[in-house]
Amino acid sequence: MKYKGIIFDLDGVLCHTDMFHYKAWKEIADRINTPFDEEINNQLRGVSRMDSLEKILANYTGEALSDDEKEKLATDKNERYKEMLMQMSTEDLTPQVDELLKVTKELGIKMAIGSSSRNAALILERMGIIDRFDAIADGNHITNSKPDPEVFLLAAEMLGLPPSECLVVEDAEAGAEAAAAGGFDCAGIGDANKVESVKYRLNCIKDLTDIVREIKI
Ligand code: B16
Ligand code: MG
Repeated sequence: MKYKGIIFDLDGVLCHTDMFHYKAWKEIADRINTPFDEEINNQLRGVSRMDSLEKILANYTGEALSDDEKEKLATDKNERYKEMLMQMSTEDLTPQVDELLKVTKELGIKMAIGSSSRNAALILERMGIIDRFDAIADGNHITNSKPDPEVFLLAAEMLGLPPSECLVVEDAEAGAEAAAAGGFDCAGIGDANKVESVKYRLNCIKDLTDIVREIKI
């Protein structure tokens, strides 16, 4: 078997919280009279919270903000985002993701999360799947966010596997770049497929279940 582990990105792969991120950031952007739309929100996929704020502030024309003020904006955004996450439940686990996790487990492949989010554990708990992973590496454990490979290297280390034996599944360009930088093969969904190094281009998560079954990766 080529891969002994699969490292899943969370947002955009196993769940979809884009709209919550969008609504929470929009409230912050409105507060400081800064333009923010879904196109800018799309550029924040896989990007850490503070780096996301800096990208939003690229369009800010008001008085300079201190580090404390920026910290407050990011904290307020996160509080609103977490309130919205409480709407999530086991119903947010799609049958396709459920099946992928089952097939992967049946084949004895180890499973990890490699997410930039500091709310990864909360999201996995809300979806009722936190116990299905052998390791969780997330934004709380790293200093460099994607496209730096740190979170994936940590996830592989937690699984006790070298990068060459792990497949990363990503939806973000920054995430696919991080996988390549860490020496991982990558299966891409959506924007991640713009990155040349992506090995398996998926239309949807079900395609990965078929690949896992067929080639018994
Ligand atoms: P938080 P992923 C990423 O998760 C999201 O794609 C990105 O939009 C978000 O800014 C980042 O997590 C940080 O999230 O504010 O919850 O720590 O795609 O790497 O699973
Ligand atoms: Mg993602």
